[in-house]
Amino acid sequence: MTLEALIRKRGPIKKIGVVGMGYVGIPAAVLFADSPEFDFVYGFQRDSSSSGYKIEMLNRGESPLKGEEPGLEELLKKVVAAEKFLCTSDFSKIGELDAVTLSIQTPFLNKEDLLPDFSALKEGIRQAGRYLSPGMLVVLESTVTPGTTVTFARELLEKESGLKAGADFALAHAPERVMVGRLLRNIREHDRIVGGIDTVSTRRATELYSPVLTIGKVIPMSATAAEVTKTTENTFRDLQIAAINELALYCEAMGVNVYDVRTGIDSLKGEGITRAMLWPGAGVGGHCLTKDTYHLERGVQVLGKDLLDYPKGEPSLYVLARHINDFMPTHMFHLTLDALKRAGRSVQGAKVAILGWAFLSNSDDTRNTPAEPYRDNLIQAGAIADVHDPYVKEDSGVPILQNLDDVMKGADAIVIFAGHHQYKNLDPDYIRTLSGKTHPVIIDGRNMIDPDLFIKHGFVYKGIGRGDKNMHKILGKV
Ligand code: SAJ
Repeated sequence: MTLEALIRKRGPIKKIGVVGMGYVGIPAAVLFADSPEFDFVYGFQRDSSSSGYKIEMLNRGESPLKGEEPGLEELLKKVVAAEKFLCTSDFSKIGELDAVTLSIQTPFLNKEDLLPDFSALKEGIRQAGRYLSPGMLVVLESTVTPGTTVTFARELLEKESGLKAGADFALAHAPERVMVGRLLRNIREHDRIVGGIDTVSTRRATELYSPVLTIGKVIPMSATAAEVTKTTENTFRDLQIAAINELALYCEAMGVNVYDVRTGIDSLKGEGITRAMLWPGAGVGGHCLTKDTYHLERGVQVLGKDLLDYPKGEPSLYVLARHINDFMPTHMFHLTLDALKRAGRSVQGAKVAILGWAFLSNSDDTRNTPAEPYRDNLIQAGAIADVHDPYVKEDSGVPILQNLDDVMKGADAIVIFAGHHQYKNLDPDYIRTLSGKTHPVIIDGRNMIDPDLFIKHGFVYKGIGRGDKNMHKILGKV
């Protein structure tokens, strides 16, 4: 019997499983459960010491996710009360389902070799394979290296189940586009890329996702194209940020204000001639942009091996963009050294107040924060680095202070790393008094302050992209 016939025999999707109760899986599961098209949803969660607690929590209608997620907990309570959702560690229940999605994170093993750790995802795929039955649909939602779905995911499912993908079961990749703080909204309103290993799989996966979309629509394509889309949408954002970061470095060297240039270029409006001018800054952190470029690169190395035609000896533009963005914290360190020198102080023994540890403004998310390599450089150079962040209490052993005055007291340098709104209206006079220095240093990594205001109060100022101000006259004697 063909896959199409198996699916027809099974009828419309009614019972769904979501493997991985995290930022991706939980909103997906409650939205499936809330849809009148579907009868029941299992949320699968390993009963491990680190995250087994989620099972009871979810079945009480409580969300284990940190931070504000509008509508999520109400929806969870609703589907639990309606007995349309149940979280379990019993993976054998997968055998009763029509479709199962895998939303398991794929972090990097370590920052050096940037190889993803697919072990948790492989375990989830094995579990799905173990209980797979003919006519079922399997969907990978995790961000994976292009080629994963049609190679190791397919092979693992076939090995565990003894069934054949595309013949006995449908297989697709439908990458998540979640953003913390908008989990439900993003699933409902963003278009959904749905890529099957064949058209029957794409069609079956479209049947799964259409009911949860409100404004968004399904964009069908092949599984590998879906993997390339997801990794590239972040690669391109990283590239655009690198482009304006490089411009900022050029403007500093040429004595120009990068924000004037940005405004000038951005004025070029009209059909198809606009420029994607993003914002220069102290660096790029987070979970997406710091890794998806390397997923894409590995994809083309594996899938496109010996087939890629590319300028001889030239580095990948995308990896170069990563290196430029990763250079920004180093540039912030260089600006700090220059400014301390101008203020007649050495970095050795200098007290530096780092304002903002989160990788994103007005957020508590610290994943891959660019402030970390900056702080490491400072400590290596013998400085004392104190960190302030109003949203972050602590992070992997780095003490984070909540009181801004404590951090700035006696500081030789104040360095703005995150664009938290608390740093928008810093008072130069108050800070100079707090610092106790005649010429305190201030480095602006996120265009938060007015340079002239601080220069007027005797500060030694440096700002990303502010070639027009970075060599200003120091007012009052050094
Ligand atoms: N950043 C800049 N300049 C900019 C924009 C960002 O330096 O113009 C820095 C931020 O400070 C941060 C990093 O880049 O350190 C990442 O910022 P982000 O706004 O891209 O935030 P992310 O990492 O949460 O990216 C997510 C991604 N969404 C998904 O993966 C579903 C990304 O694809 C989205 O484009 C992005 O949110 C978004 O647009 O908000």
